[in-house]
Order: sequence, then C-alpha cells, then structure tokens
Amino acid sequence: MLTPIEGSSDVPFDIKRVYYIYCVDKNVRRGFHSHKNLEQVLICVNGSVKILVKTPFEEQEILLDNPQKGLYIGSMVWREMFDFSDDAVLLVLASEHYDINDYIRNYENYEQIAKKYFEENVGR
Ligand code: T46
Repeated sequence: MLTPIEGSSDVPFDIKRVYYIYCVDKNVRRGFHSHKNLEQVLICVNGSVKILVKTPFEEQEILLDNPQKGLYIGSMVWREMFDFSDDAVLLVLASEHYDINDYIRNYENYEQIAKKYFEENVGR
C-alpha cells in the first residue's frame, strides 16, 4: 500500500515541518497545549492513539487507528494524545516551522484567549 499526501491539496496548507511520535508508554498522556497559529494534520500511520480536541465551547475524543485517516487541528484548539498502542507511530504534518512562542501550555490562560478568539472568529 502507498498513501501519498500533497501539501495544499490533501491538507489545507503548505507543509513546512514533519515529525513523528512513537515508543510512547500506554499510560503516558502528551500534548496539554494549544497553538496560537499552527495548523496540523495528525495521522496514525501504525497502531492506534486517541486524541482529545477541546475548545472552551466543546470537546471531542477521536480514535486514530487507520493510516488513511487524518485529523486536522486548526489554531487555538487544545489537544491531548493518549492510549498509544505499543506499536503506535503518530505522524504530524505542520503548517509552520517549530516555534516555542506559538505554544499556550497553561489551560486557564488558553481558555481566556480562546474564548475571545472564537467569539471574534466564529461569532460564538
Ligand atoms: C502537537 C502534538 C500533536 C522540537 O524540537 N521540534 C518539534 O518540531 C516538536 C514538535 C517538538 N520539539 C521538541 C520540544 C520538546 O522538547 O520535542 C520535545 C517534545 O515536544 P512536546 O512536549 O511539545 O511534544 P507533544 O507530544 O506534547 O506535542 C507535539 C507537538 O509539540 C505539538 O505541536 O500538536 O505533538
């Protein structure tokens, strides 16, 4: 099997960075942050992992267990990754280079900024 992914057509941005997460213990939960600008597509190319995506208004838990399925996460969405299977490899396509200043890691801080962001951008 071969699954190609092209920037700006299969994913809604130019791909500037690719990284992958693997060898994560089953009881480890990662993420716990949002990004101010970054957009990403997460693909579990082997095994399975669950992703919690959350805003101040709603949250959803998504099982990634199919290498042909990608999860788009836009800016200002809180994410946590958990329940990694032993063989899980989570591939991430990112719209920007790594920027430590793009992260919001404190949830209270995130909630405050995100409420304003979504009210202004989605009219909620
Ligand atoms: C995200 C989820 C899905 C780098 O040096 N370059 C990079 O491109 C990345 C992504 C990370 N790092 C360093 C920074 C930390 O010292 O790798 C270390 C682990 O990063 P972090 O704790 O942010 O990893 P996760 O798994 O919590 O989150 C990552 C991404 O950071 C994040 O953007 O959405 O995967």
